[in-house]
Amino acid sequence: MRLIQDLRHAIAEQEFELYYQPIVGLQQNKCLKAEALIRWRHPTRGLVSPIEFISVAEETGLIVEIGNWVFQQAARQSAIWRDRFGVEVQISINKSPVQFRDEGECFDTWVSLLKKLNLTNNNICVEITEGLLLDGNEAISATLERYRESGIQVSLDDFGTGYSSLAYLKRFEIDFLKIDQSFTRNLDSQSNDFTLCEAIIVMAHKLGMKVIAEGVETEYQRKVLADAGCDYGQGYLFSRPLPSEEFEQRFIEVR
Ligand code: G
Ligand code: G
Ligand code: MN
Ligand code: NA
Repeated sequence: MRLIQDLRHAIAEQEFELYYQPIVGLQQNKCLKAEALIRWRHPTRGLVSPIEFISVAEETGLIVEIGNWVFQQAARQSAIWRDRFGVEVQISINKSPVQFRDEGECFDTWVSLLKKLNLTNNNICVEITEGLLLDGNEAISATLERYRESGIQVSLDDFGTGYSSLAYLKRFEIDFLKIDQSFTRNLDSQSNDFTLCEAIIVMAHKLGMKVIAEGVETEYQRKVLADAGCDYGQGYLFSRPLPSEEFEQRFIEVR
């Protein structure tokens, strides 16, 4: 398989890049975080979307190596922005369930890099999906606890689209719920989707979590979500995912 060969090559040749999408504090109206999204600069095919290669990377196990690269790159970027601009922008990375299979070794390596870069104060957030929690075992729960102890926060991505057992919200250490963009899309105040968003926000706050709405594309959506008490928004209204230099120019305010 050509794609698998190319992926192996891409790891060796460092053909991956991280793009950054701002996550805006809706009450402050200010970029407070960023989600790192991987891009593959393929020598002949150009920029390849993760949709085209993440599942193959998962099936082959290559995602472990790619995921470790993503983590290191995001951590270094966070340290660079802090050192250059005096600004702490939390960077979220997406972590595949496959990466949790041999968590022990990986965890120690990640935490020692964070210590070395002095990034143990919630500078990094890991986005997980509901599927991971459905496996629901003690090991995952223990891992998320260790994350919290080590100053790594956890977001539950695509919330509401998966199996949505509410039981795991109290069983696992989760800091942020990311409301899936399918709910953000039809947000007039009469809609069922609005009612769901409102209910998720109230529930999350009562459980001590913050809420990030994904797929915010219009000023109207931003306002409705802000008025409903949503903490953060992410989406094309603020910006598409950007290369690091562009993110830096547009969203990092020197303090
Ligand atoms: O920007 P967008 O088209 O990049 O992302 C498409 C999908 O790829 C999303 O579901 C996103 O979560 C996933 N994705 C992007 N970057 C990464 C990554 O570094 N690791 C994993 N596992 N998934 C990623
Ligand atoms: O699966 P995950 O939520 O990690 O990935 C987010 C995906 O949504 C990425 O592919 C990202 O590029 C995309 N995205 C980000 N903002 C918007 C938006 O406002 N509208 C749409 N349609 N997609 C978005
Ligand atoms: Mn995500
Ligand atoms: Na998502």
